[in-house]
Amino acid sequence: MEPPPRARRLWHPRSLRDPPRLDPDLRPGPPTPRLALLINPFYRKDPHASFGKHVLTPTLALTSVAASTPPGWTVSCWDENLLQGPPPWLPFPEVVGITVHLTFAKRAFELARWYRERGAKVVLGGLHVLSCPEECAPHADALAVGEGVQLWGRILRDVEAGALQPRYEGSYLAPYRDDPAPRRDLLPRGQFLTTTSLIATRGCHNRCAFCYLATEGLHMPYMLRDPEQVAREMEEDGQPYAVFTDNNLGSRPEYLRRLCRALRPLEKIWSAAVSIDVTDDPALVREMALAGCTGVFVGFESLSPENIAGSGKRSPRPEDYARRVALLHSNGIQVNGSFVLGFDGDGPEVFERTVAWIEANRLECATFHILTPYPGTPLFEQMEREGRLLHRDWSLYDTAHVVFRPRRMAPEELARGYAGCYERLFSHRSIWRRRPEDPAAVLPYLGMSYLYKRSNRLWYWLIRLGLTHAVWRPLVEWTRLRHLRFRRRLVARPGEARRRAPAVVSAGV
Ligand code: B12
Ligand code: SF4
Repeated sequence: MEPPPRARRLWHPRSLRDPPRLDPDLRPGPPTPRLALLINPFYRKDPHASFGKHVLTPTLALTSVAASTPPGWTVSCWDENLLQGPPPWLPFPEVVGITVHLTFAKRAFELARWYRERGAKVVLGGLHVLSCPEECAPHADALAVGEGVQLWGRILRDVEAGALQPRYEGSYLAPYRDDPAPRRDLLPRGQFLTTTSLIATRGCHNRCAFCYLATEGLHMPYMLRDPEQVAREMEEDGQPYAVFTDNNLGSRPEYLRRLCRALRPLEKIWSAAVSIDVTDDPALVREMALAGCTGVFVGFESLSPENIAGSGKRSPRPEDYARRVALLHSNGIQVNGSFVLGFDGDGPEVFERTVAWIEANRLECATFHILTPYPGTPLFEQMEREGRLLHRDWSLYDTAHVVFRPRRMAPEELARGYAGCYERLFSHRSIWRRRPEDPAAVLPYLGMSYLYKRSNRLWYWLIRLGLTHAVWRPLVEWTRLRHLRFRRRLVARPGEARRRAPAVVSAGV
């Protein structure tokens, strides 16, 4: 595929490229006892993708941890990605908890320094703390390694007692269903398309070499929450649309079936990440549709069986993907496919082949990721052993940059091909080619596609002005009503090829 002519001119305003400034001269006064602040640090947005994905739904890291704040403490959350400036400092918190991923580790450390210099105790937690604790330790008063809900209360009580430890270890073996519900009430509701991000299951039945779940030292057995508990949480947040951020909601088909039966009476719509083997059982796909599933995010990863096998993923044969996508479509479920580019089997032909397949199978949406070896994973170890890592600038380990030497092409070729895939997918021609077969579904599909994929300037202003929810809510509600009509037809005419109902946007990272 030719390098895209427009790629070099992509609109990328400064506040989506660089974090807000931390004022070095601010002297806020002494910390307020038992006041805690939780921060999701700024990360750079990829201008090739939709800016909308960052306000689709919030990360559950902060709200989950906040739920275990002990009585007597006041807690608040701040997400720098909502473009409202740096985190608050008045009144000045006694404890600041920061979630750290490798891509925004640098910013997390800057924030940690700023708050520590002014007298706050800083606690770092999150995936990067788990995979690189030695790197994080000098930037924190305490590290929360692993599962944080069980640690946060303990940490704050230790602060109160003047007995803060440098390191706390949280195990993923504790029953997940005992965790309190995330504190969604702390979120600025107007800022997200929906605040109902949910997790029903933890872990995954696969262990792909490139996935963070394969991080050395991470023991995350598959855990489930009671379907009724999940349904209650979805109901209580009062939104028409929910996003499951589980790694793979379809890992246990029997569980998914029970979950669907608990969700069905709510008459809400939702989307989730699943692996394509969820389509092994067509009856389960139908149950998902009847329970309100309007979109799935599917990690196809690659159309080459060798790449799939090489990464250790157990998955149906790529030749069978098309039939499986058609099954989801016929149940009114949109498909957002996720593709990884740059596997050892990938040459320059991979870009054209992948996008052509997406168009031929009319995937409503897709996300592309440059293969990225996350530290601690078998892939990272392999690349390091083979001397193929280009650098260790974690901020570029965001799946939008090439950080290793690909086997069958030059790094620049992979970078250009990646940009070209997005260029093509977001083009008028491609959006039109992927339109639903049902003429009645074309207009809503086009509306949603243009709003989601070709409106980055609009997204920027919606985010800055806090209007995301207000603008999307009527569209989401309309989609929900259309979906309910579709469901009634699905019940009335089982077994018949169904018309498609449009999803809002399919969840995905
Ligand atoms: C929702 C989500 C998003 C959202 C919001 C992200 C955000 N940071 O605001 C969106 C869609 C915007 C997004 C974008 C991206 N994402 Co994302 N995302 C997720 C997803 C699906 C869920 C996150 C979540 O809510 N987890 C649930 C919480 C409860 O788990 P947790 O964060 O681990 O937190 C627990 C502990 O770590 C700990 N903890 C965490 N923080 C803290 C802080 C303190 C103080 C304490 C005490 C404890 C603690 O306690 C928590 C409870 O146990 C995860 C996959 C997953 N299922 O986790 C991927 C994931 C985090 N994303 C990932 C990636 C790569 C990205 C992108 C870079 C991809 C891309 N090119 O688009 C982008 C850019 C974001 C970035 N630069 O980091 C990777 C990260 C890999 C890694 N090793 O870092 C993941 C793991 C997906 C994957 N399978 O590879 N993402
Ligand atoms: S199927 Fe997805 S979530 Fe599961 S291990 Fe593989 S990449 Fe990770």
